[in-house]
Amino acid sequence: MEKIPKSHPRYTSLVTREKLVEGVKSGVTAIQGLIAHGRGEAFDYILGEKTRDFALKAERAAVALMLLAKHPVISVNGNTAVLVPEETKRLAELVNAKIEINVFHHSSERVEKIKNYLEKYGMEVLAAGDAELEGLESARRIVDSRGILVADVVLVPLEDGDRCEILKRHGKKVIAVDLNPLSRTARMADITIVDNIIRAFPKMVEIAEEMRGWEKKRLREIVENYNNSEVLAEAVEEIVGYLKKVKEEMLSP
Ligand code: PTJ
Repeated sequence: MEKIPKSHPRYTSLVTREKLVEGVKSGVTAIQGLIAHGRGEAFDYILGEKTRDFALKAERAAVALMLLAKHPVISVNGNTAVLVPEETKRLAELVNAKIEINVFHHSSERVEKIKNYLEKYGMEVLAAGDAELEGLESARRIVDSRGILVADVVLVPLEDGDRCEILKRHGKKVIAVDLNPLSRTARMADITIVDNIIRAFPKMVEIAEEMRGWEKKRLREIVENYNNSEVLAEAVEEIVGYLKKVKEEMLSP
């Protein structure tokens, strides 16, 4: 990995990019993943690159929903695998979720590479590809009969596409992680976490550690009081407000 000086003002962003570049080189991350990351970065910039209150609200509701679920699954693609492997493992342990590889740019070799990569972190990973999600044409239809196929809650990080709609049609609750509050997936999900996954997953681990002993009633209250449309509107409002503030700073003497 390229050596990035810690004093660089864009250190975190550069290290994150390097992880993805290494992921592409090793065949874990799709080259298209770099483009997807660029889109995410642009939204992160105009959100001030921090976890905002609306994201925290969504992260808390997401953890509560996963703790209430009978069969929660964390779906992992090539970007998620290299950005937050340790946190994925820990979150799955805390909320008792299965981890399943589900990719858009599919080949058996690539799925195998992602599986080997995650297993190095001590994860048990589902990737049998022995079932299909009816109604979906992309490779994301290929699922594991012990995982997404029978899940009641699916955590879907970093994708803007058609799967969320189909998962919902199959009666599942969907939690999305997407810095773009305007994306198709962001707008279709039950809970949308508009935050960078490199901040969202560690935060969710913290929240899961806090909530895991809680009574179901208390968790249910969090889920019931959550309103995703309001959270998305708050995200848009935050972007507008942040841009206005920056504009004023630029114009002030
Ligand atoms: O590994 P594969 O084959 O499944 O492919 C993965 C990618 C990411 C290439 C694929 O899912 C894809 O093309 O994604 P999209 O449709 O570009 O959507 C990715 C979404 O994730 C965009 O809306 C980005 O804003 C968002 N995003 C990118 N990086 C981050 C992010 N959201 C949160 N944190 C990030 N670090």
